[in-house]
Amino acid sequence: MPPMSRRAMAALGWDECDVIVVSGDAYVDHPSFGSAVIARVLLDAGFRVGVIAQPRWAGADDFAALGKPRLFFGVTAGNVDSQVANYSPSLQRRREDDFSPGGRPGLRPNRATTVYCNRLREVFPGVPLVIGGIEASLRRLAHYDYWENSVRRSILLDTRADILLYGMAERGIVDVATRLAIEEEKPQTPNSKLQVLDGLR
Ligand code: B12
Repeated sequence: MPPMSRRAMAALGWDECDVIVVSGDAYVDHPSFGSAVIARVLLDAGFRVGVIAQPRWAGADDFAALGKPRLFFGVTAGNVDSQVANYSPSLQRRREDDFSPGGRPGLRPNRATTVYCNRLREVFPGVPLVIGGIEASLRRLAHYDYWENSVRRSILLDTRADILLYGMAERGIVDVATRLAIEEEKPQTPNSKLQVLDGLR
């Protein structure tokens, strides 16, 4: 299982992670949880992966808990869109969250992918952000938003993420990590990371 604390990282002999996955769900080490699948395929490919589950978004501490990753943060709202998790179709606030411990509501923000990315940008400016999962995938283009009853722009603009992996991402995430790792090993120029990100598009 990927570490979720500094202590668990130290037990593995890691002083940093290559990739840190941030999710709006509790971490459940099971293949029906997208964040677990993504963390596991990266671990299997040899990357050091940590997980931050349901960070408290009012402050920065939870986002900084595992330090700065060598390659990037992978960010997902969780198994369903955060608006779907937080509101019923009649726009009532849900009293339970099936992907939180004990079904407790209120542990993920509305529009979680955007909130998490903006916090990460504050704490670790310059670290690439790779977004994915249902929320990012279905909001990848301009789209109708039921909750606001309006057309919203692509989530890429609100999150200011570097890469959006649409749909199933087992192969894509390993590809991104591998390319950024190769780039890390080369002598750095100010724009070298950006060039790799361009090459992936
Ligand atoms: C199985 C399932 C259920 C099961 C869940 C069983 C369980 N314990 O897991 C049950 C029947 C309980 C269920 C319930 C509901 N479901 Co459902 N469910 C599904 C279904 C069919 C598969 C989900 C799944 O297990 N996928 C496997 C995982 C591994 O895939 P994944 O999470 O998508 O992860 C992949 C990618 O998203 C990406 N990814 C994931 N995380 C990350 C992170 C990063 C960093 C990156 C880069 C990529 C990435 O890579 C992963 C691997 O390929 C999907 C439809 C579908 N085909 O996806 C609907 C779906 C998720 N469900 C949906 C809905 C609406 C619901 C309900 C709200 C229905 C209701 N009205 O009650 C409830 C939710 C309850 C709740 N509060 O959460 C919608 C969500 C829509 C949305 N916009 O969010 C979906 C998409 C169906 C649909 N098309 O409408 N569901």
